[in-house]
Amino acid sequence: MKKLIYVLVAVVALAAAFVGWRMMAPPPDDLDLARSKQTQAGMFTVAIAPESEPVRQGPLHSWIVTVTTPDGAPVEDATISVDGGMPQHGHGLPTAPAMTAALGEGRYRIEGVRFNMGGWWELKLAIAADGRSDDVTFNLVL
Ligand SMILES: [Cu+2]
Repeated sequence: MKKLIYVLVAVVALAAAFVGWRMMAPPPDDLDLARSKQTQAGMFTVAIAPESEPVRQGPLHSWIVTVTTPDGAPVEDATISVDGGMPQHGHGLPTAPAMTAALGEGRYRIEGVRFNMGGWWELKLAIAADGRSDDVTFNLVL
């Protein structure tokens, strides 16, 4: 019986150490931090910019997303949905950001983004326009 308890304690301690190590791990050195990229299938070029710099941990903030075709023509009437999270922590976004306005010239406002911890965040945008859709993932380190 005592032996079983020792084994259980050891398992719990190892699990806690593993979770702690994962939480504290620095982001990968070769993380692509570009704020402008092609979508996965190459349908769109997407640039993101926070509406106000710097992006801080804590407050809600907005981003302006600019969508163009690969040759630079603005994409109008797009629908953008937002997902993301912290890959090293295994959790998603703490809020449900949404596209709230089309600003013209391929620019769209995403409101309700909050990063509630420091570390590596992924911001995933799914973009649909003209019956086509494609997605792109941006990396941010706070
Ligand atoms: Cu986290």
